[in-house]
Amino acid sequence: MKKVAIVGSQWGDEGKGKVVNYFSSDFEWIVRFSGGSNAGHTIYHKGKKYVNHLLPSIVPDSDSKGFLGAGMVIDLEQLIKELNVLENDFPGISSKFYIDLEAFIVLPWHKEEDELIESMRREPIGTTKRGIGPAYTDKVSREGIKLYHIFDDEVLKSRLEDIYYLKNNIYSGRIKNNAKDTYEYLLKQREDLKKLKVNYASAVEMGNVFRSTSVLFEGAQGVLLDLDFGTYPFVTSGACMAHGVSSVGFSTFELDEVYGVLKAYTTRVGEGPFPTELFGEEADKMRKLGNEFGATTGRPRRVGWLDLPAMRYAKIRSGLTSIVITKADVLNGYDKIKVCTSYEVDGEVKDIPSSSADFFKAKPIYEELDGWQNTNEVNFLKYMTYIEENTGIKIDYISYGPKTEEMCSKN
Ligand code: 2SA
Ligand code: MG
Repeated sequence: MKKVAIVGSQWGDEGKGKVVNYFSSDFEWIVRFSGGSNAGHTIYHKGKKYVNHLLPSIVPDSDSKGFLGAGMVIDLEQLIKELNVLENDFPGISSKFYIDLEAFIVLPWHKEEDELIESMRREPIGTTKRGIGPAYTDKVSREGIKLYHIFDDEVLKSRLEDIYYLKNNIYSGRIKNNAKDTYEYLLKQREDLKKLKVNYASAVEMGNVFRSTSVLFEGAQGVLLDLDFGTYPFVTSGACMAHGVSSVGFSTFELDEVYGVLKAYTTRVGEGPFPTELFGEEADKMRKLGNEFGATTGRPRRVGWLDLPAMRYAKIRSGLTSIVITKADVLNGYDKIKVCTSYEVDGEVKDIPSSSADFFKAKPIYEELDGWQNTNEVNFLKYMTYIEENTGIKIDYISYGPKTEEMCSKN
């Protein structure tokens, strides 16, 4: 009974949603283990595009079920929106989703705080303003609401009163929400979720179920945005790597494979270091070819060449066992393809950054390869082999277009 994790190996937007979707009908459970509605996982089903931010990327008309784990920060309003979109096309689908009672709730004030703090930062991070950082902060500082709190009216009320008391002290009246409105807001979400027949379960209850069947763990963002190992402080606040499965009661030793999704070039949204970044016309060209605009915020993504030192770093940090290449077709028609093979950091050549600090000083060293018109040409295969040889990981699958079926195994 296979257990596989799929994680982003760059700065997110590698096409994880599509990759998960490609595999998901072979798995009984698709599990999201971290992040929140900052993620944007785009899937195409029967010619229609669905962008999910919170829901695991199950194939809508398959038998797979989705689980939202305790490591997530969940905006219930957004969740209900996504369920309603799917319900329109697949009535009754909400009952295929289960949420861990231990999951943390993103509240309206978290989104307010996200805006407020970003506007106060001397150097903004470029967050998605979905309340992710403030929600995880409240979780760590023990000032928030977990899903199970919303099922006890008295507890919910008194927790909200305590929390607003504190928030108002900290932000001296700058928070627009209040305890009473938030209480009513949450009761409304609770009712809506009940009507939709969403299930609640904890990872404790699910332990045996998961172990007796196949599970696909769907990562959010990418290794280089991980709170612990990404390019701090320009990171998100959740776990972006395979170790995040621990929030669903799994050890990484139980995983048969950890697929690292790798875009054939690199993108990043928001601020922070990006050694192989392109600018001007070159960047415009790549952004246009790859349609690189944020799935959550619509922001133009920063673009650049493939960065092998970063990939080697991701491999070690997240224990990647295999690569899935995405957007290979975007580079079709380039005469020459550049690949960053190492960095120069403080005058020293490095094949792999020692820590996230190196990304801030890295000067990319490039090699140039011959381009291709079409991904079935020999130069494209040379590019694939080059990546395998220079990262020490095999490429198992190649995705060459947005549709689920536009993917094949490499061999
Ligand atoms: P946050 O909102 O606190 O998580 O932002 C912190 C940093 O993490 C980046 N981040 C992302 N980067 C790429 N893709 C993400 N998801 C969306 C997408 C992004 C979008 O799929 O396109 O639509 O803009 C994502 N989520 C967070 C973010 O840019 C900050 O650098
Ligand atoms: Mg995305």
